[in-house]
Amino acid sequence: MSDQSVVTAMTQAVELAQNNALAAIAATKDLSAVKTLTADLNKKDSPLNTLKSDLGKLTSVDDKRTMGQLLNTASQSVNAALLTRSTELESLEISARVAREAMDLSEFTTRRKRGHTHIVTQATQRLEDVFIGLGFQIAEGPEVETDFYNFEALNMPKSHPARSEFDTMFLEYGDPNSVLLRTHTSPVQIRVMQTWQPPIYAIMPGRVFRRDTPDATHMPVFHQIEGLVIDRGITFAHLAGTIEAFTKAFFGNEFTSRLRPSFFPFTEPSAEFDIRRADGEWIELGGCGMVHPNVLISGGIDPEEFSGFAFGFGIDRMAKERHNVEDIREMYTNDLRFLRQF
Ligand code: FA5
Repeated sequence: MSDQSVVTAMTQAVELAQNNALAAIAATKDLSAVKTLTADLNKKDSPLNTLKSDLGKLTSVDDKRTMGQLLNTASQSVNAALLTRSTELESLEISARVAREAMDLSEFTTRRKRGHTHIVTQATQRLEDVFIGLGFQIAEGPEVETDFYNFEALNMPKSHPARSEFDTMFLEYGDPNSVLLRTHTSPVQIRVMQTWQPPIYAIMPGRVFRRDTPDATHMPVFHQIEGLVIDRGITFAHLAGTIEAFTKAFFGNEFTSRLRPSFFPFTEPSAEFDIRRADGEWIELGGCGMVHPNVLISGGIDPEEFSGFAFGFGIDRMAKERHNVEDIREMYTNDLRFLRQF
C-alpha cells in the first residue's frame, strides 16, 4: 500500500475509533460503567492506542506529524467526553440520593403543638403596646443595682425610714449593703434621666426582687413597669389622664381607675393607683406621683425648667386581674393545665 493510501485508511480508522468511543461513552448509565470504559480506552490494544503504535509504519515525517496530531485531537475529545459524562452522572446520582434520603418533616409540624408566651410576658407585651400607642419609648436597666440608684438618687438617703419598706436582698459584693437586687424599677428612671434629654416619655418594664413571703398577691420575684414623663409644664392632671387612658386601653372600658393620696420619697405629691373590677372591688396596682425635685437633680435635670410624673405598676398583679386568677402563685407553679388556659 502507498503511504497515501495508508494515511487515508488510518484517518478513517481514527474517525471510526473516535466515534465508537464517543458512542460508548454516551451509552454509559452509571459512574462505574464510565470507570470501566475509561480503563478499556486506556488499554494498550484499544483502537486509538493501536493506531498510535501504527504511526511507526509511516515513512514520511510530515504524514507522521499529521496523523500524530489527528490521533491526539481524537484522544483529547474522548477524554473530554469521559470527564463530561462522569460529571453529569455524578450530579444525577447526587440528586437521586438527595431525593431518596430526604426526610418528610411535614407530619411532625402538623402534629406538634407549639407553646406560647407566659401570661406575665403577654401582659408585659400588651402594656408595651398600649404605652407605645400613647407615644412612650421603652428603656431597660440592670437587675443588680447599686444603693445609689435604688435608694439614694431616689431621695432616700441612708437613714431614710422608707428604705425599710423595701425588704431588700443585698449581694455580698463591694462595701456591705452597697450592691443589691433592685427592689423596684424606679432606679431606671435615674438612668434614663442621666442619658436621655427631655422631653422624656419612657416606660421601663423589668424583674424586681424583695424579701416578701409568697401569698395570694405577693411573690419574692415579680415584675413592674415604670413610667416616666419629663417635659415643660407637666402637671398632676397629665398623670391622672394618662392612667385613666391606660386603664381603659389595657383592661377594657368597664374598668375605672382612682388615685388615693399616698407617700413615696421620690414623688411629691404621691398617690396609689387602684382599678375597680367589674364586681366593684378596688385593687391596688401601683404607685405614682410628680417627680420630686431632688430626683430631677439626681438625674441631671433642672427642676426650674422641667417637671414630670412617674408611676410604677405591678405587672403580675395586672395579669392576675386581667385573667381573673385567684392566686398570684398559680402563675409560677409551671402547671401546664393552668398555663394552657391563656
Ligand atoms: C414601688 O415599688 C414604687 N417604686 C412605685 C412608684 C414608682 C411610685 C414611681 C411612684 C413613682 P410599691 O412598693 O407600692 O411601689 O410597688 C408597686 C406595685 O408593685 C404594687 O402596687 C404592686 O402592684 C406590686 N408589688 C409590690 N410588691 C409585690 C410583690 N411582692 N409581689 C407582686 N407584686 C408586688
